[in-house]
Amino acid sequence: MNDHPKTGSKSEREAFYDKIDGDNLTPLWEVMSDIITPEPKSGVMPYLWEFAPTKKFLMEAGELITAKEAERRVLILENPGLRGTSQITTSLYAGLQLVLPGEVAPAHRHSQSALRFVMDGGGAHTTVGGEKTQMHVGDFVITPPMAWHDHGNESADPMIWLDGLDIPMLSLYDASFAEPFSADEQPVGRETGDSLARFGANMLPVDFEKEKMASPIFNYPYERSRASLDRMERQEEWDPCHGLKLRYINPVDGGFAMPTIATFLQLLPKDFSTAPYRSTDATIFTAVEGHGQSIIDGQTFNWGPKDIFVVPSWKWVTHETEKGAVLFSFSDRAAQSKLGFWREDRQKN
Ligand code: 1HN
Repeated sequence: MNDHPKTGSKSEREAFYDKIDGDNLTPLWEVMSDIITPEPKSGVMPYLWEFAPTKKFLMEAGELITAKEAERRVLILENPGLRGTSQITTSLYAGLQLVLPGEVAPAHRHSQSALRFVMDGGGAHTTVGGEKTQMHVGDFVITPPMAWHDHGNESADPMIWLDGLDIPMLSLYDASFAEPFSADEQPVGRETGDSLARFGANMLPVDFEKEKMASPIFNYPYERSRASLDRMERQEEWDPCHGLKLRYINPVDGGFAMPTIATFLQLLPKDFSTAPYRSTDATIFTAVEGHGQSIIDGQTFNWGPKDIFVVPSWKWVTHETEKGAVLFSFSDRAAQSKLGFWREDRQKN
């Protein structure tokens, strides 16, 4: 007895695939389980870049090329599982940028969103949309899509920051636009601190109407964010997976500060071990203060200030610290949440 209608043999099927191949057709049933996986199957690998050796290479790059000639003097943090793609995760780009005293990274704009997280040095500036801001270690600075931006360093020290951009997302949608400004530096039309005064005091200009998706605040000073964590710490109420974790917001609507990239600052108190956590947004972490270790998909990574590490999508992660630590992190959670596919999972202790 045979319930099945007669079908082709393996070789008949292969002959058929060959026949349709020239017409750019291919059978779904041969690839379906590879493209629709029961859970995320990422090529992204857990990895940690130690700051000290990376800074050494960056300073060497500083002797090889100027910021102006390079346009942006950056060493890309390329995920070992994605070499050759300029990606730290499948949706994000990250790099470490160096601006030496007296240098200018010329003004340009592009449809990609950028974040800067200040790592080392002090006193360099960035100008975004006509307002200049001084950058200090731990500050989180935004460049919204298509905003003119240039960087300069009028201080005596080299400045290094971590760049995070949504480059792979824009590539996915074939939506990349970029153009140079007509001069190295854009004109400054607003006083430093203007946007923080207008939008950063839990108030909004009375008739303000939202036009753009990115936050109108473009420098979230570490001093302020750290002070919040410091206050909260005294309450001793810890999230088992995160310790104390704050999300940077757009004060206009309470959403993420950037349209595609979510950013966070978190404090792990003394002698704390987090419960296992996983989420679909592969996340880039950097320690601002303190030392600790993270176990990512069973691999242990020890970190200290300014080290950078990446946790792939849907891999279990735990963090622990003896003396306490502060971590900054960013991911594509802003995009995934808007599109409706972000997920998280917590292992109950
Ligand atoms: C960019 O504009 C900056 O403005 C940094 O500092 C890194 C990587 C690719 C494309 C544009 C910046 C970038 C970038």
